[in-house]
Amino acid sequence: MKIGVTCYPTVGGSGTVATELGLAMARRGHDVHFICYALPYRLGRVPPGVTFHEVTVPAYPLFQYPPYSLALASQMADAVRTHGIELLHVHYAIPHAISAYLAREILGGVPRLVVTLHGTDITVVGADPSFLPIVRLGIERADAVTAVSADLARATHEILGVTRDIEVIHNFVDVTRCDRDLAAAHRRRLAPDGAPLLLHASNFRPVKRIRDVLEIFREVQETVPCHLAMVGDGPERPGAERFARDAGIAHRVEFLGNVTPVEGVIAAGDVFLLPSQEESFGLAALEAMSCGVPVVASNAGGLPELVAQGDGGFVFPVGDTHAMATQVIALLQDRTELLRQKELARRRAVEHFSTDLIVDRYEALYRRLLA
Ligand code: GMT
Repeated sequence: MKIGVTCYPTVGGSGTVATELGLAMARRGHDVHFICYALPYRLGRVPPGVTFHEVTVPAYPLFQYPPYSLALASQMADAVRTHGIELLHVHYAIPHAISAYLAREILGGVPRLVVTLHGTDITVVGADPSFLPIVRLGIERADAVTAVSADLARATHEILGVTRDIEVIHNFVDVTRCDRDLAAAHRRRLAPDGAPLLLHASNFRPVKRIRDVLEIFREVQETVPCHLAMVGDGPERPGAERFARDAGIAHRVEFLGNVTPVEGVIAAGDVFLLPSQEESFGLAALEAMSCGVPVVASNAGGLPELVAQGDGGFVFPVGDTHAMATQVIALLQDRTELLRQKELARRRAVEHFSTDLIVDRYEALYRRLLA
């Protein structure tokens, strides 16, 4: 098959999933074309079977806001026409779904369109009246729509009022990416005294409730001396660094910024914290589980579909930092149970969310659409 992929190229779960899916399709012999405004961060070197098309938006003095969505639509149409792309798969609805729809209009009905909803494209940005009608149109006009969790599919029906079928295809992880040597090196640096290491990784947006991560840690380290590594970057980071200083825990908290490969540092941890307000899936939690790191999370959105209570992870009501801290303390004080949860986390990731299982689902969907 000839497949076009559009995603945000920046660090983030939707871009990671889109890129890994495209790469997996190329390994399966399909011809894959990424159409994005920059090389997706996860692509690295462009391997055989993959072509990159850069979207450029011409500057013009009249434009206060350069019309990226339109430039993307034109570039999609051009790539489809030139390379015979049969199917466009766009990740994150805004603005990709409507750009793909326009590209198909330009071309008179070709190619087939698949839209994958990732989370805030519906629950935060998509729900905003400035975008809602255009997101709804993009979703209604696609040939197939998938969501990364059942909860996100439900939220899409509810928030946007669409009635069409949305297929749930959970996110996936390459369970071979954990590098034990790299993890050991990170651990020696982050916890030089051999104390336990807690971890958080995100884009530090308000929905991640970064303050809760620090609250949980503050409570845990009062009972069990430990360390916290904060991976990633975003608008909440300066406030979080200030909070850590004010709370007197800064000497035990390290803000690492974006780390590549993220699994290297995640695998160094004992417990992964994700107390988000909204989380359609929680790819970072899956990455932790795949490295044998149990997760303590909120029960927001699709997280309970990934994190099963007592099976390599635990979920609690959003904002209940005390319950989360109590669970972490229990794990750190019971080495046998911690080891058991580490094994369960890894097993759950491998058995339910590994690349081949999920890529099979997407490939079957593509084949159905092109049949
Ligand atoms: O919405 C974001 O915060 C970014 C977005 C992304 O592009 O990484 O994250 C969403 O998509 C991920 C991949 O499917 C999911 O794992 C995240 O849970 C989801 N974020 C939210 O729902 C907050």
